Amino acid sequence: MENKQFEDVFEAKLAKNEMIEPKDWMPDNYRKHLIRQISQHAHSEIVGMLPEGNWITRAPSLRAKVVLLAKVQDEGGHGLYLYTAAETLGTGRDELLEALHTGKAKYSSIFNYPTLTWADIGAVGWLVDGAAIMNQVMLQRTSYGPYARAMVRICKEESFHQRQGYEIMCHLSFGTAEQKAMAQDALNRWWFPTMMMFGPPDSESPNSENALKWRIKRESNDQLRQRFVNQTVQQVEYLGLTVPDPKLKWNEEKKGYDFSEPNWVEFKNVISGNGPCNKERLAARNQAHKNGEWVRAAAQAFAKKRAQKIAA
Ligand code: FAQ
Repeated sequence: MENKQFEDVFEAKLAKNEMIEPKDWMPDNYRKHLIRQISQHAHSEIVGMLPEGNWITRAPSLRAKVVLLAKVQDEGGHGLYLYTAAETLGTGRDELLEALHTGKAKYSSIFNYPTLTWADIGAVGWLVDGAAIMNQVMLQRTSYGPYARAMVRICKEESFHQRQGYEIMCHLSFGTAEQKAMAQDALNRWWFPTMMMFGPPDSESPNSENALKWRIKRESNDQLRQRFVNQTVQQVEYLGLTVPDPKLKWNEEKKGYDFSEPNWVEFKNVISGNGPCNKERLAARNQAHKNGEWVRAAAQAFAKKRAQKIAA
């Protein structure tokens, strides 16, 4: 077939809402776009283990510890599914990790903020996982098969994570005055960084046009951010807390809230490597990778020996 014919088959599949699979022909830019997004997503999952992981030893009860441990392990699993999905596009795991460890690759801005108190663990589960789900539900129907299928399980697990976080916020908000103040303080610090997770405004999002055209994204950054605010305000009200945005106001005409934009200068600064914890996160990732070297070497040696045994 000529290139044009391959392109027609690709376009026809997208038009019919069919998935593109690893062995199908796809435009180079589609492949590059997916490798970029899926690998950034994978990096976010494993870097996202760090701010919560640092609270496992300080969880206030055995139950809280077990639940948090399970959540952090889930995030590691999400990273694995996503790296595997990226590998089906012809890129190696070593190459992707190298880009993360040298600071070339992006990961979600949100994980460059510190988790200062136990309430932050509640806020991360509730708001950060809540925003992640808002974005990822549409990705279960993204056009690339392995990515879409990975997202099904990820979304189920993220729902549990969101509930884990909201449960912590409920305990604190309905607890003592001091606990409620901790919950409010965490909400104050995580609200705007969470809004940044959806990416820059549509008018400044260079990747959105292709992402929407190729059905990689099904909704825009601003649409998802708006839906997140609409849904979350009611949850804040139930807790008896206050959204730290004086401009937040119900707009009957659009049937949604008006709200302040996050500080986009701060966002650009964080994604350029200069957020509060960027250096700490990269150092921790590099150290973890180094510590795991013997495990990778042992696994490879075992696989080699097994292959030799089968061949013999
Ligand atoms: N942080 O043109 P757009 C989670 C970059 S998972 C850092 O709008 P796009 C689970 C963007 O890459 C959270 N960089 O880009 C969990 C691009 O740079 P590039 C991660 C950002 O791709 C919870 C440039 O700005 N979720 O939380 C961010 O169309 C708790 C221009 O932006 C996903 O990755 C940001 N927030 O839209 C784990 C979901 N926003 O590459 C542990 C999949 C934008 O051109 C604990 N990804 N940038 O150099 C997506 O849906 C999209 O990639 C967006 C960005 C929405 C993140």
